[in-house]
Amino acid sequence: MKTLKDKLREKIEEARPRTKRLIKEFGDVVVDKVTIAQVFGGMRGLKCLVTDISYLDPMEGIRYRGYTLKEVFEKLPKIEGNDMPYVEGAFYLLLTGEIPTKEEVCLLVDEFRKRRILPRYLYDIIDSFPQDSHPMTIFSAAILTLHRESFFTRKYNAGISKMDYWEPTYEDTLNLLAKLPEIASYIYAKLYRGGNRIISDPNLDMAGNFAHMMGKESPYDDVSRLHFIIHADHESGNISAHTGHLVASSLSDIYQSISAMINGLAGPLHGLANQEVLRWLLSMKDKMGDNLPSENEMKQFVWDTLNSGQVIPGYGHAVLRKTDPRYALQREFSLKHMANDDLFKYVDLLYKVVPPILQEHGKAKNPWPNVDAQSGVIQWHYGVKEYDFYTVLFGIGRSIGITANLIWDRALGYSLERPKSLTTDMLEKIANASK
Ligand code: HAX
Repeated sequence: MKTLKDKLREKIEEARPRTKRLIKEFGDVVVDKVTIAQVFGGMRGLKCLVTDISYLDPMEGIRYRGYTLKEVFEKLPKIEGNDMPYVEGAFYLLLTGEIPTKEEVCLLVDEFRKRRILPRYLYDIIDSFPQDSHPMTIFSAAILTLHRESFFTRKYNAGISKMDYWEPTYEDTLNLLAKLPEIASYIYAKLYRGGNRIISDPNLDMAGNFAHMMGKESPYDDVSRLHFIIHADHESGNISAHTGHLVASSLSDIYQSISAMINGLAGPLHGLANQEVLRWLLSMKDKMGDNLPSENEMKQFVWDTLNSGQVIPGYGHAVLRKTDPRYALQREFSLKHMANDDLFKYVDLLYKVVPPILQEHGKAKNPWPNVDAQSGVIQWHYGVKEYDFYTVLFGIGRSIGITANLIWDRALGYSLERPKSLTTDMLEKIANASK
């Protein structure tokens, strides 16, 4: 059986001539135009990035390597008795475009197990943070600290050929992904469990071991698999993916790039929205007392939030124009496992109430829920009530897709990112000339 690395090497050899031909023979072909609104508006919709790992259709949602999420969950190998597939299998799929066999996944699970141990100094670094630090800050710093372990940086300093950059990047990726659950669960233990750490179980897969280190029973292992897989990738233009790609484009290594992307994910308009949703739901619950609010009471609360100039967390999206399939999958899970949960009932009522209000409000281009509207309540239900921690979970998942992208960035020799900026004077001249 071929190892993942051997399979990847073959895929890279096949892909290289396609990229080379496009640049060499068609380099001048126009792909898109840029408007003044896009220059000021965060380059929204501008077609200027490339990835083969996932594609986000505004109406359909994300596809990983051509597969809808539903297909991904159906096709990837599972541990017997579990509903959700191995997270390692999702990484295999994102990296190669192939659905792995169970044997292939088990080989990768074994690779992850061998690489999961954290160096002693990392525990000291995490311990040294003040108790009121945000877990995302500690997470980012811990990942960055591992830069000293970078195989890529060592190879680069020794003078490796450009064509081989992907290999040490692949090694760094496996080393980092295997360690993320250990880092995250130790941050959780430090901040919320008085430093009482649960030692990892080498017999378990990545998500199963994470659930174990969090001190959670089944089905929290499946909750973790679901969570990590749906958050893995959302094409290249979102803030975390783009930050990872941008930083890596200067040949910063995996640790520096993933630490940077974690900081982008930590913003309330991006990954932190899952924590914001919980905070918002709890403030509503606080106001309503023990009773489930009526539809009218909930409508009023939503309007009060909007009228105070805040956004409704968990709703809207820069690309999507319908209910996020990642929301739908989590809803399906919640209906099966926790339909009577109080907060889930809030979330479900909001699904009915918010979209027409956002439509009436008239600003958001997408009135439908995104992934973050639903993920926190599942964590809450299974006893992870420290909602500051939720974006760390998102960060573990998102690292899987971004590292897969960065390996391919290196393999295909993608360039340093360097767009051009203009002054307002220059844009006014362009605007006047267009009259
Ligand atoms: N509530 C209230 N107003 C909203 C809104 C919401 N949920 N979503 C968008 N709007 C507003 C915007 O603030 C903007 O207002 P201004 O014109 O006054 O600036 C207007 O509608 C147009 O915005 P848009 O084009 O529809 O959306 P953007 O591409 O600018 O922003 C966001 C996309 C996701 C940031 C936005 O919808 C938002 O702030 N949502 C709430 C926060 C959230 O859930 N973020 C997580 C998104 C998913 C994700 O990345 N997860 O990691």
